Amino acid sequence: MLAGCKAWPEEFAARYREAGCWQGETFGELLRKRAAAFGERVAVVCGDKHISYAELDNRVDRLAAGFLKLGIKAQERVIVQLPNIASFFDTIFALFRIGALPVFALPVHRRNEIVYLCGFSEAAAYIIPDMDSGFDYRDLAAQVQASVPSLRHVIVAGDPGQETFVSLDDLYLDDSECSSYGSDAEGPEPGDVAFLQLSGGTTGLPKLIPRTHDDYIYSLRMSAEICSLDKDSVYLAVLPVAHNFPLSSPGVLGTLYAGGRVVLARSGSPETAFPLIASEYVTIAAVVPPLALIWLEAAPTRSEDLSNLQVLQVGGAKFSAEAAKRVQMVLGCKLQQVYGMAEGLVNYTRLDDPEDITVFTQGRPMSPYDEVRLVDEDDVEVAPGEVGELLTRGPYTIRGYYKADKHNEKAFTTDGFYRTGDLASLTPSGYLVIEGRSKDQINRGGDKIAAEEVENHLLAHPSVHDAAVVAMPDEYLGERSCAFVIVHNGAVSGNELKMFLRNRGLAAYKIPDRVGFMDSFPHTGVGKVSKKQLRELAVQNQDARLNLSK
Ligand code: OOB
Repeated sequence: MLAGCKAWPEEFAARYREAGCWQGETFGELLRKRAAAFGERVAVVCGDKHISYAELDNRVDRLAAGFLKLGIKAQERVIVQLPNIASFFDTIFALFRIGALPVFALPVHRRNEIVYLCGFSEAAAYIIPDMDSGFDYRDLAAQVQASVPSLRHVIVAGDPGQETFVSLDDLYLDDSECSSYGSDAEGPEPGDVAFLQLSGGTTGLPKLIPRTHDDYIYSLRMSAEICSLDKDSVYLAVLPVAHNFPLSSPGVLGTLYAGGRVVLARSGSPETAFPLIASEYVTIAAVVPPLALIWLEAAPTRSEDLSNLQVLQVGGAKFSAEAAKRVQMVLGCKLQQVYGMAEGLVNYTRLDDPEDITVFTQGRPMSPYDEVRLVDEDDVEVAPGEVGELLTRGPYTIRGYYKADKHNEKAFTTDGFYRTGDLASLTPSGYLVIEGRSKDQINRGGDKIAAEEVENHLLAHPSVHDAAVVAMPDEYLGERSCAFVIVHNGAVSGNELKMFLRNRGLAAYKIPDRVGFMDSFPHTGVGKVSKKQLRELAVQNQDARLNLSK
């Protein structure tokens, strides 16, 4: 096990192996078997590129050899910040094959996030596109490299732009050269960590989630089965593929697991997605609630034939029942609600569930070995039907974050349950209904914001005495963020504070949507800042003490 990671206790590991959850396979082997089984069938579609399973497997071998030649070693961490492009797959499978560990960053992350990830994970390399959505990632990489001298390589998919950066294309060795690098590579074990995912977070600094080959492949197998994926399935990836939902629930990896076809989209807009659904005969797609609303609104006015689409998955944030009711009628496909987390547990409504379940619940755990408990503030189980915090453990839920011993004591119970921070109730048939959240996080249309992280950045401003960030309801995104600030040392405007955060390199989705100024914060009985009262204030922003327009 990678240093800094917590394995499952042997008793549990043995149980999961005996039960057939963990089948002792690595991602490298998985792709090899799929290439043998599905050879010339198309695995990935990206623009006009159609890449077969055999081709993907070969590209991965050649790139793996190139990574080894560059000096990237097993267990070393590599930050992967790629959009939905074909080289994402070459890159991650090549890293899997040599046992190096991708650390998944999202395309929206900026200097603040990437510098932290590189430093904290002691990354050997950072892999980026040249440009995407009008943003030059090479400028970002130059800043990152200046702050993290231990970063050995910046690898660019596309034009590297400067001499010190490596072109990803140049790393694919010829077949003949491959064997000399491939042969001395010691492949990873199935129980080894395969990669690190970023947690949505509740703390000042983001946490990293170590997932093993065994546990993640199990989650792919179960997800693919529940979603009835097979070699004829066509999955449309519109959400950024590095996120756990489109990556594995069943996502792009679950589709490859089943021998299906992955279609990559650079945007989720109906203008991009609908023509792809029609021309590529897409059978399943995954979206976050705000995007589902856009699709529902656009569908009646568009002419594309969406009739191949069988399943629309919606997850990442709570989907309103009102919108959920319209999916089948407007888009002509089944709705599947997905409630999951990068830490592990994923719940699905099943494809043959009646409408009252698919509309009103967020699904049930995918594995019979998932354990879920709903508890009150004293960790005592609540009565059936009551709301409690959801705790979970199971064959694909981590037992601890990477290098975070102290935080792990709070985030996990002593018997290994992960405290999700989500408030839920259980229906008599075992389906979860998400009722709210006890964690200090804002869910902005699926993008998770740790309040404390933004508060810390605000506190770095010389005029800010104190800061508290809370969610405010939003019709479209579900929630937006509102920062309350107490100022000293002279005046500062909301816009100046937002600019300050942007200049600190914070990702755009973390910049508060609104800033409110106060003379003091309301407190709870024990003297803590009352976020509950602040949330209420954010709703009634006409409150006299608050000046949201300042
Ligand atoms: C997914 O993963 P993360 O790690 O970005 O966020 C997890 C959190 C959950 O703890 C919950 O607070 C929220 O996102 N969430 C939902 C939800 N799905 C996720 N809240 C209400 N309803 C839902 N359907 O977001 C994720 C990972 C795998 C599959 C699906 C989503």
